[in-house]
Amino acid sequence: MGIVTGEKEFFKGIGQIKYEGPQSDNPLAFRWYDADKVIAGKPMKDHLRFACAYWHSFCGNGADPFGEPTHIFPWSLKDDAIERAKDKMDAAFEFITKMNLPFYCFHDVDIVDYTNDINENDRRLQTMVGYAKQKQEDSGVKLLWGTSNLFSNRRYMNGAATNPNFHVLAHAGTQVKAALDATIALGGENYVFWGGREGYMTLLNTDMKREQEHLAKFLHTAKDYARKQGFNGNFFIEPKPCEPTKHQYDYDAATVLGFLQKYGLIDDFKLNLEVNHATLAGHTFQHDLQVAADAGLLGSIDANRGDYQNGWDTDQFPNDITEVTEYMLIILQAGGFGGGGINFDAKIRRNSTDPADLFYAHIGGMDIFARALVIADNILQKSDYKKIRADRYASFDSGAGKDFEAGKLSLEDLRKYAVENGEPETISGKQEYLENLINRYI
Ligand code: XLS
Ligand code: NI
Ligand code: NI
Repeated sequence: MGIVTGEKEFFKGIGQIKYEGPQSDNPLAFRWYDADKVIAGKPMKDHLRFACAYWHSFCGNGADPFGEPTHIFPWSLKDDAIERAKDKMDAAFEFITKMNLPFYCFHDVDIVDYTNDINENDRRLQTMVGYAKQKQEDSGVKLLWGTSNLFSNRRYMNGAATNPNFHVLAHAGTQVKAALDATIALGGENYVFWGGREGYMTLLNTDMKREQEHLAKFLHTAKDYARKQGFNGNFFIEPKPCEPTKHQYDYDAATVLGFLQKYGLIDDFKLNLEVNHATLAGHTFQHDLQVAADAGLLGSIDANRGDYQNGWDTDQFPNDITEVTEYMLIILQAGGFGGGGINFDAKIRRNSTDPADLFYAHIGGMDIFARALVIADNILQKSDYKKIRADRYASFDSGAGKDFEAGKLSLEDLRKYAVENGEPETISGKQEYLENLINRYI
């Protein structure tokens, strides 16, 4: 895969980012991400399946509730929407190919600005799909997932699929149809639903049961349309507990699993989990990963991190090797992602204003996951980590414990066993030992 630029080079002075190894002191090189290096039976790039998020990297302008944009992108200056969108896509593919990222992800409105005229929006998106197709062919970069933004436009202030006004729901369906068509035309491997404003601010004005039924119906309708168009990929739901609404319906992995089960969506939908969303839900990301993995529905992840002191979705790039190693332990043991990969749903800080900052951020994120992959594989292959966990449950491997698992014991049987065997022995959970083990392999 070579560098693909448009007429103009946007990130001048920065070339192909290459693997130089842990000893390198070049800040624009990988120390750990060696795309073709084989770990646990396959190349790093196939384990990790990194994707660039169009919205944070090429649209997010650094504005916050207190201040104006700080990222004045040279690709956002032209007056004509299509010309502007083409510049942005040129910049995006230049960055993605310089970074050697195999995938990208977008919302409809990241690709081209939308108006309130549906036909004009369709025309714009289709034009840009043609442009993207060529870029994908030239570069070999693929679309990990597409989605539609059903939260920014003011019409969605009371929700999209869960809006009390059917007219708004119809607009949401219109947008999803176009975004699905675009995803399919670009060979997208998955389609994501993050329930932006699907939730409520107060129950005083909300029929929660009816809104959730509408959400399920909406997802069925979208899924049926995509399947009819020949889409074989996965649909992902991305849980988040709050923000923008006070209470989002897709609270966390466990909540979404129950919802999928209840409404008959479990065969078509998997989970796209985001670090900062899990922590906002009061979980570790490891917890949500394990919940999804245990259900066989770990589809993809949005990699980022929150801030230990701030309680919102700060979407910072991942940088904690201990935590990321624990993620990779779970992901590896789950057999990898179900069709997805690692999307950097993360943004550089408002005051990170050098063009190189976007590169440093992605290099750091890719390196930390690559390094964690190597460490986690070592822990699984070389240490007693798996054995310690298995041994904790050894009492269920034979005898009465095994009978219990097989459903053969009654409550009376349990009493008989307890009486006959007296007080159980004290067995350590060995938490510090295991924490040290992770450190040792880092
Ligand atoms: C917002 C979400 C969003 C989704 C895509 O918090 O993470 O970026 O990933 O709509
Ligand atoms: Ni996300
Ligand atoms: Ni998020």
